[in-house]
Amino acid sequence: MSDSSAEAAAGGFTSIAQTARHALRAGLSRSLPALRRVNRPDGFDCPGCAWPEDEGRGAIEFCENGAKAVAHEATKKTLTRDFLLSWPVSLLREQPHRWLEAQGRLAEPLWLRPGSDRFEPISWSAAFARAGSALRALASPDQAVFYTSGRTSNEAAFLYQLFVRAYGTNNLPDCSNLCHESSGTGLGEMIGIGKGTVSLADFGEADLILVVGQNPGSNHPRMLTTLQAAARRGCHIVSVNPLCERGLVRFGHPQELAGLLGPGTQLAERFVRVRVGGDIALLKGVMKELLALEAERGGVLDHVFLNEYTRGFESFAKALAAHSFAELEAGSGVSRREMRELAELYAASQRTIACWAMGLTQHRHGVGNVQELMNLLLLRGNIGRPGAGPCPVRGHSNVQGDRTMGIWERPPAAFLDALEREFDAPMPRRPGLSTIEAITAMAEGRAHVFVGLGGNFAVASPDSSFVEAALAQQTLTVHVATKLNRTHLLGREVLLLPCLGRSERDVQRNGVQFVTVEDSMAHVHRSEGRLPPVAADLASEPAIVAGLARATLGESSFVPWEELVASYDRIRERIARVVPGCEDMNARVRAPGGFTLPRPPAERRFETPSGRAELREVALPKIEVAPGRLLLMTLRSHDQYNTTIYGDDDRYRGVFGDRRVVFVHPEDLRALGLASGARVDVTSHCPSPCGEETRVLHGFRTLAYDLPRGCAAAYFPEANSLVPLAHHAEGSLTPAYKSVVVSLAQT
Ligand SMILES: Nc1nc2c(c(=O)[nH]1)N[C@H]1C(S)=C(S)[C@@H](COP(=O)(O)OP(=O)(O)OC[C@H]3O[C@@H](n4cnc5c(=O)[nH]c(N)nc54)[C@H](O)[C@@H]3O)O[C@H]1N2
Ligand SMILES: Nc1nc2c(c(=O)[nH]1)N[C@H]1C(S)=C(S)[C@@H](COP(=O)(O)OP(=O)(O)OC[C@H]3O[C@@H](n4cnc5c(=O)[nH]c(N)nc54)[C@H](O)[C@@H]3O)O[C@H]1N2
Ligand SMILES: [Mo]
Repeated sequence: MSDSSAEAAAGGFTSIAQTARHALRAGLSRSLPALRRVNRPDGFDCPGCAWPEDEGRGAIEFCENGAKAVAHEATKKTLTRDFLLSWPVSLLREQPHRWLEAQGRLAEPLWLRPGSDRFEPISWSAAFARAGSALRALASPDQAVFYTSGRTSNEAAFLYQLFVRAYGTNNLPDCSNLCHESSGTGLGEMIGIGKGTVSLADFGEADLILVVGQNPGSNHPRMLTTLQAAARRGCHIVSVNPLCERGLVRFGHPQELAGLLGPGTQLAERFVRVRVGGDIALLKGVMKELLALEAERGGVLDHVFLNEYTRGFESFAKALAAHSFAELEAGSGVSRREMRELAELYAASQRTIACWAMGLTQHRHGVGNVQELMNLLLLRGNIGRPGAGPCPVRGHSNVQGDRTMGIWERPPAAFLDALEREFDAPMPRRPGLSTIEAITAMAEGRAHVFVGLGGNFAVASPDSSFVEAALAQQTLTVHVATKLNRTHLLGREVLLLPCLGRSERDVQRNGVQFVTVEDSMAHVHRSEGRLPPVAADLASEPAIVAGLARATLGESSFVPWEELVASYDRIRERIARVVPGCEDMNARVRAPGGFTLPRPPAERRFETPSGRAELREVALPKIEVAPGRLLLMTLRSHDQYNTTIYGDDDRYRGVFGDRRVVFVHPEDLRALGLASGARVDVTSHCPSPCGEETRVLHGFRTLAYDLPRGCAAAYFPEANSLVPLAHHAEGSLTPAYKSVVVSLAQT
């Protein structure tokens, strides 16, 4: 099923070898100096994940996968004019994603004229002018869509949302809509803010850490160092996941001798192998047992906290009692005995942290998943005290900061009020479009211009071919990007605007600039690239946004765009006056380590309508999977960053040389009459108003794998076209990438 390299500890020598391989591939003259500066106080923020830096640690503060991301960006290779002349766009569209990015960094602004099949160079001023005139020509600003991916700095994000709102719309969908939106919605309703409350120091004090629906070994490798320190102190770590993810089994720290030579530290002591989509049933079972323990011996619930700080306990407990254990065991695939053991472990813990990621958010009941986990924390007052609290682990390195800066299609009124005060101009109040809504608007001809600040919209979204068709019919698409990807090839007219990467020096009129980012734990710090830009004609993201804004809004715009971009301190002065918690930002971000944004629930202040934390009655989902079908989740491998694929291997899971695979339990394969390695078509079946919608992917290979019976897995983005647009979380519109009913047919 899995081979021996999947059995070794995560990290260790192989991790170092992989880091070196990627650095070499990018060219040592750029990648080594870049790697030396990752996550250092005088360096730049790793473009990998949003896990915070540990300021107390030694010299090297990056991981294998962070190194891949840095080396990928720091490559010396650039897209040449010869290349562009020799490749018609229609032919580029037929190339694999990976090949497109492998052509190197974008080096100059490019234009695909209407009716043309080849990109051609265009000057910056002409590019801005084209974009500006297309935006001005729309009948309403709401006919344009402005997407953001989560690598964008706070400064660029603030300017971008200001431009979009000054233009007249709140159409600011972002990758968060595809990611942690269920967390934001779920937490916002319960504790009054869509962020977690813990900081890194809390991990040093917790005695129980739950890692739910998350694969930190591949996606947040620096988190393993934090977990290792916790495990060594005797903290209990429990993974709740259909898969037994290798990074949580054993971890050999690549920067410790013992980590290289020894067997590694055991991290999670318990693997709760919940069925895909079964977390609510599991958590209900655990909480039923917890209430039973309370009835048996008392002292289990935190009554003082529940009485003083929460609302809704009575109805919550009543609703819980209505479910039978038989029903919860069937829904979760976890036995009552295990639920009882988890309840005992939780009841014995004085300080619990719950971490989670996409395994909870990307379901139809993604908001319910997050809320049920939050219920569990509230029952024992695990919030707003040391060593305890919720920790949604963010993906992109500044996705949380972008939201703080106003990249949000439904901004709070107070934020718009503050913008109006600062700029003495009205801001649009109509809610904008989220990612799913924006796709629908583009497909239905209600939106005609798409602007993307980073990201790979067409490939990251569900229902890939539908999204591609929607983008292809836009009159203009504009992309601010570092590397070529599939999204850039769609639209009747396309502008490709090449930007500096995180690792590169950013010089503006008033000299060298730095930017700021916010990590998963609301910590804001500076990031300054030092490498010379890979090409002379690149511009910074803030400068590009300002260029677009001036060309669209005219020189009489109420925002002094040029002045703001000349020195990013001036952008931060504006942020400081608009964004609560950023007061005196320029001084505080220059202090060693930066500063932390306020999260009221961390002080047990809950800004909900009732002023209390709200326990929620979460509905038990009914996931119907007909006999002969499986419930499929889409995952990241160890060798990719979202739609950027570095290689075909998934080392920790023992999968090599192929990404078009579907993981299935050996017994399920047998029952389906399929061998491991058989070629199959994968068909998804989703309910629709007219019965059932199906979508087919051809040429996949089955892979016998240890996952719960009835479940399956495939890789993101290869499997994205299986997910219909309407298959999303209730309440947050996060695509349900992790619960797709499929059938397999041998070809
Ligand atoms: N190297 C690298 N780092 C990354 C990224 C990357 O692609 N590569 N992406 C970044 C981004 S944007 C994000 S959002 C994060 C994503 O980080 P993760 O959320 O860790 O990423 P996924 O691969 O989507 O993995 C989800 C995990 O959830 C589990 N899971 C799936 N369904 C269920 C379920 O129903 N219940 C439970 N309990 N578990 C389930 C899967 O088995 C898997 O272990 O990583 C960030 N960091
Ligand atoms: N099936 C399935 N689909 C998913 C997911 C899943 O788990 N399963 N996860 C979802 C999640 S969590 C997320 S966050 C989204 C990710 O969606 P996106 O954020 O839209 O996608 P990325 O692949 O991260 O974007 C990569 C592109 O960003 C550009 N880029 C890289 N660095 C920079 C930079 O510094 N500046 C600029 N301007 N551009 C840059 C490059 O051109 C690169 O091609 O995908 C979602 N899609
Ligand atoms: Mo994400």
